[in-house]
Order: sequence, then C-alpha cells, then structure tokens
Amino acid sequence: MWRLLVLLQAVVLPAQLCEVPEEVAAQARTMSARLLGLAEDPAWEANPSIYVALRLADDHDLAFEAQYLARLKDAFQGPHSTSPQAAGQPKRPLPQPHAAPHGRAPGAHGHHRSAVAAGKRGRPSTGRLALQLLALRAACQPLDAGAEGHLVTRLKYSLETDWTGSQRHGHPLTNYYQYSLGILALCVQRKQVREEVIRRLLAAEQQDRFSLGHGHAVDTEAMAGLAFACLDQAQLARGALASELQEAVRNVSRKLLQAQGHDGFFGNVFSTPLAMQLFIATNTCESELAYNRARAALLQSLDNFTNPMAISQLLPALYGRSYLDIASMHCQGERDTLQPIRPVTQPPGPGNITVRLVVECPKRLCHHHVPYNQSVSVPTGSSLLDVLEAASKQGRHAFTFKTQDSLYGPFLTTVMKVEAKWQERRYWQLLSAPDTRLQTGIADYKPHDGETLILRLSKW
Ligand code: B12
Repeated sequence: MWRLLVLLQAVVLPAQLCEVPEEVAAQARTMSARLLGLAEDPAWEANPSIYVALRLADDHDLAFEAQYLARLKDAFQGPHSTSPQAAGQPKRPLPQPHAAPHGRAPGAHGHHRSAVAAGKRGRPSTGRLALQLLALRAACQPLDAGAEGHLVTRLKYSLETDWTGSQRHGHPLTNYYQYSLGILALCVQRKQVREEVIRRLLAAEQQDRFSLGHGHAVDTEAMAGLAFACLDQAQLARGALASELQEAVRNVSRKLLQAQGHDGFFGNVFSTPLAMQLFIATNTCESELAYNRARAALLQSLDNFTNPMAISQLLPALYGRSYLDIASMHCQGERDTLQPIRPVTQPPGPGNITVRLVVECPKRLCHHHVPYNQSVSVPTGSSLLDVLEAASKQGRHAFTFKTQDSLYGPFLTTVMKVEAKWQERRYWQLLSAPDTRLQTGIADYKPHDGETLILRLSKW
C-alpha cells in the first residue's frame, strides 16, 4: 500500500521533483535583475543566450525583452545575411562586469580586436544559429515565414558542414558543445533531425571524445545529455535509436555525478549549472543528493557570476528549469515585475599591483621557448586584459597581442605575433604560476599583487 502511494505520487506530481525552495527563488530573482542591468546597455551586441535566460525566468521586463528580441532578429536579417560578427565588423563585445580601471571606453583598447563567434568562415557558427533558434522559440515566435524559417535550414546545413571537420580532424569544425546545442535547438523546435546526425553525437559520447585537452568535458557532456534527453522526450526517435538515447542519458548522468568534486561542483563552478539542467530535464534532482550539494555550492559562489554569458547559463538552473522547457513556453500571463540591478563601476586603485607576465611557446613554433618574461605594474583592481595592455605599452620589451570578440568576451588569439591556430587545435591557455588554469577569461580575471601569469600556447 505504502509503495503504491509513493508510486502514485510520482505519477501525479512529476513536476515537483525539481522544486525550487523560496530562498533559492529569491537568489534567482536577484541574478535575473543583474542580468537585466547588464543587458540594458544598447551599445552592446545582443546575445541570444541572455535572451533565453531572461525568458526562462519567473519575473520579466516584457518591454525590454521585446526590444532585445528585435535587436537579435536584426542581427540575423535576410536569408543570406551574416551576423554583424560574421560580416567581420568590429563590434563591441558584451559588457564586462566592471569598466577597465583606467576608465577607457570599451573598444578603445590599444590592441587589435576582431570577431570570433562566426569563426573565419564568415558565417554564424552552429552554436550561434542554435542559440538564435532557442531564443525565437522562447519568444513564442512562429518560424514558418522568411528569415526565421530559413534558420532551421541554415542550422541543419551548419551541422553537416561542422561534421566535415570531424571526418578530417576527428572532431566537428566548431566543437561538440556547439554540435550538441545545434541538435538541442532543432529538437526544441520539434524539427526532425537526421538519424546519422544523432548517431555521430551518440558515438562521440560513448567513446568519451568530449574532453578538450584541459577540462571543459562537463559543459559538453551536459549539453549533449540535454540534446539526448530532448530527442527522447519529444519522441523524435524510434526503435533501437530511442533506447540508445535513453541509455546515453543515463551514461551522461553517471559521468556528471562522477565529475562532482569535494567542493560540490560538477566540474567547476561554471559547468555546474549546465549539469544541473540535465537532472532538472530528466526530473532526477531530488533523488540525487548530489544535486542538492551542487546547488548549495553554487549559491555560496554566486559572486563568481559577473560575466553576462555565465549568468545566462546559470539562471535557468536556479529557477529549476532546463532548455527543454523552452519547447512548452506559452508566453502568457507572465509577471512583468523585474527591475534591473545595474553594475557598479569600480574606481581604480588605490595604489598599484605588480604582476609578472610570462609567455611560453613550444620552440618549434617560436624562436624562444619563453619569448616574454617581465614585471608589469597596473592599478589595483585591474583585469588581466589591463595587464596585457600595460605590457604592450611598456619599454623596450614590447609585448603584443590580439583578441577576438565572443559571447563570453574577448578571447586571446595571438601573442607575440604567434596566432593559436584553430585547425591545429591550439589556443593560448591562461594560467597562474606554477600550473593553475584560470577559470575566467582575460577581461574577467583580476590578478593579485605578486602573482605570475602565464600565457601558454597549448593543444586542446
Ligand atoms: C569549446 C570551449 C573552449 C575551446 C574553444 C575552441 C573550440 N574548440 O571551439 C578552448 C579549449 C580553446 C577554450 C579555451 C578557454 N576556455 Co573555454 N569553453 C568552451 C566551451 C566548452 C564551449 C564554447 C562554445 O563553443 N560556445 C558556444 C558559442 C555559440 O558561443 P561563442 O561565444 O560563439 O563561443 C566561442 C567562445 O565561447 C570562445 N571561448 C571558449 N572558451 C572561452 C573562454 C573565454 C573566457 C572567452 C572569452 C571565450 C571563450 O570559443 C567559442 C568558439 O568560438 C565553454 C562551455 C560553456 N559553458 O560555455 C567553455 C568556457 C566558455 N571556457 C572557459 C574558459 C575559462 C576558457 C579559458 C579561459 C581556459 C584557460 N584557462 O585558458 C580558455 C580561453 C583562453 C583565451 N585564449 O582567451 C569557461 C569560461 C568561464 C567564465 N566565466 O569565463 C567555460 C564556461 C568552461 C568552464 N566551465 O569553465 N574553451
């Protein structure tokens, strides 16, 4: 009898399994207000991930969301349009949490900056197209006419093009994270996905091919899990494929649980919200003690979330939602009550800090193994980007670098005239000596006095 009651409860109340306690809901509201404050600045490029996060929240500023959607659509106008990034126009990146301490206008940095999101292929990447499609569904926009309808075709084509990279290099041209996001977006739009396209991702998951050399596997694992869960729940696959998808979801869940550290995070603080989404999507939160531990750890670490893209990936999980919920949004009766919390610009200083900047590069790619190793002085509170700029203006030992804009902010592409080549799977890795990998990018990381920062040309 008791068993029957428990079973009945599980059938009647499935949605309550991932309930959000009031204290978590309050934190979620504050983070929504912060994201709104960051997104408000019209000088910054519109980001579909931010829009999706605002839409998945409980509280809204509906007029602002409508304007933001219009900006997103502008960026993808016309069947052959490229996004502003794709057109290669220098465009300001997303707002960084605090303005540079020396108060320069964003975009006025001395170094060269170009666009990364579309890559060098001159088209929006699979991931960007996918986020755009998710955003349109989150706005309850029909896709049948014009440019919007064309997006589905573009995304399907992009997934195929991406895969040509896999045949040649053993991985998609972009990465498995974007490939998964692409499948997820088609599924959320209830579009058929070719079996072959799904099977490629299933095979990569089975063969543990998601690691990018130095971590990042958890983010990708979670995104692939969300894609599998969506296909399964939407019944977009039948027969053997359907049972393989169910098994893949179980495998992903198991790997995410194994990736939980003593600190409670699945992977690190920034991959944890995506991993939580999988447990939310599969209604397995409360059955997993691990989920509650991860959420508790996250709530203690919200100060880490200052980058708007990171906040956008955090919010759905705080609200107990996943990207799969976008599929059932009705956009009616929403609470139009959200007030922005605007970012506070920190004044520079007081005083200066001194950090050591070291560049490491394999000898066959550079003349010297360590082409740069100098102390740099910057105002207290400066970012690593400020350090790089100060170094580039400093004395005889000229330091040079280039960045490209991305949804996460400026991505370091070239150091001392050495470009990290995408095709060779190289990137400029950011480390704090002797060997701690930074968890944020050059614009967000705030070095401390006496720290040694290493830019190391690495493989991923
Ligand atoms: C793939 C990936 C990479 C690949 C990118 C190349 C490739 N194969 O595509 C590699 C391995 C090179 C990489 C490097 C780094 N990454 Co990374 N990366 C990702 C991942 C898994 C997916 C990004 C993506 O494709 N997004 C989808 C598309 C639509 O968005 P996009 O803006 O167009 O994507 C581009 C940017 O995201 C850019 N990018 C990738 N990582 C980072 C990190 C930063 C700080 C910036 C500004 C840009 C950037 O590359 C993408 C492809 O063009 C995310 C996971 C996540 N949760 O987002 C982590 C993630 C964004 N990376 C992260 C970090 C910390 C880094 C590094 C700083 C690590 C380091 N210590 O060196 C470096 C960047 C250093 C630099 N040179 O500036 C963090 C950022 C956290 C934060 N709050 O800032 C994330 C969230 C992973 C995590 N959970 O910690 N990354």
